[in-house]
Amino acid sequence: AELERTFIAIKPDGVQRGLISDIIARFEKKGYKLVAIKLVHPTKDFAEKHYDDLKGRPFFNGLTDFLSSGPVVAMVWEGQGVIKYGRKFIGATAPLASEPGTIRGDFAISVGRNIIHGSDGPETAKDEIALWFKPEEILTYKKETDKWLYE
Ligand code: DAT
Ligand code: MG
Repeated sequence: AELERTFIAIKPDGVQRGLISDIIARFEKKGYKLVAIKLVHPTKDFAEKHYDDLKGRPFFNGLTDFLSSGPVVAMVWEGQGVIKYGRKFIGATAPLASEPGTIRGDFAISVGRNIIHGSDGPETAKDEIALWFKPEEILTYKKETDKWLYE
């Protein structure tokens, strides 16, 4: 089993709507390993850093206001293929274009209230994990079930 890791965040709408446990359950039941988790209320400045690549887009101000509007569940999940599969779990950016069975497909309607963030590739995963977590907040540990998940 390799140590691929991705950054996943339940945005303020997901927290307010009581979707924390549903979202965590999907990653957990798939077999991915939670290696870091915390509740954070990001500042506007921090939200702008997180969405730095979208600076200049017309929705940037609203997006960063929204991300900094309340508590967010910040997580690092680990496991084989977790970056790409995490994005599959999440669905398309616009919830109405997301398949049923995906998190956005099942729980959201508007693009600006799409309840979850996930890193879109290995580079962004690395950068986002480093932005949100100190190295000592990320744990490395064995689970007995690892041997039932990986050949
Ligand atoms: P994703 O969250 O699927 O990775 P993204 O990185 O392109 O999508 O954009 C980040 C967030 O910005 C997205 O979750 C919701 C918001 N957003 C993206 N496109 C938008 C648009 N056209 N109008 C309003 N908000 C948008
Ligand atoms: Mg993105």
